[in-house]
Amino acid sequence: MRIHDYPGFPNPLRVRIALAEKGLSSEVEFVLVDLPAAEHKQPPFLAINPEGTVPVLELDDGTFISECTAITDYLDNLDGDPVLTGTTLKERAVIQMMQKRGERELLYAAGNYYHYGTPGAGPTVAAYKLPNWKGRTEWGALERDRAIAGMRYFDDVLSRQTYIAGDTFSMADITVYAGLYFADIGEIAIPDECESLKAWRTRISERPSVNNPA
Ligand SMILES: N[C@@H](CCC(=O)N[C@@H](CS)C(=O)NCC(=O)O)C(=O)O
Repeated sequence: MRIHDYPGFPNPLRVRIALAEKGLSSEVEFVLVDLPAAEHKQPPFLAINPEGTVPVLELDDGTFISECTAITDYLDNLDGDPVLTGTTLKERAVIQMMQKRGERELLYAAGNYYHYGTPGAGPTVAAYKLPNWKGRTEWGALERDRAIAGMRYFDDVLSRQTYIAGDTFSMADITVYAGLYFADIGEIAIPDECESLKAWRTRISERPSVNNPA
């Protein structure tokens, strides 16, 4: 298996944490996609992922799988013993639901602020992100506010339960952790009163897979 990504970015981090959780770090070869040079927006990369984003998992039979959720689901179920995506129908549904909230209300919101409200990944990448749209900075700021609202939502969730989707660590925790990681990159601070979210983050940071991702 090969992973096409750019280390240090939040979505690649999601898959790298999943790989470490599953003990698969040494089973994959990493292929560097030069993100700051916008290699992910050029035809050869678009041929493997038309969305023009990393990471992408390449299977040995030549299949390319994009989307962190799809990649994580694949990796988690490879050995028939899923630990990140749930085992019962109900667990799978709740994890999917909470991880989607993590994506929309925090990770993507923080990412949109980073790309549209700040210089983002630099001028080469920015040229592919609606550069002539006059409302881009204002929209970026709205997305920052949305990310902060997302933090408050997850703080409330974590005041009632140990992990984002219930009693056990899951893909939803990885998504929210990556959302906070993206917020750090964009310098969006966690509100002081979000004590449960901050305590959860400290706990999650101590997991070997998060501390030492693939
Ligand atoms: N929905 C995708 C999102 C991936 C994504 O946005 N990756 C970022 C890196 S953190 C990226 O490639 N950004 C480049 C860009 O948007 O130009 C997934 O789940 O994999």
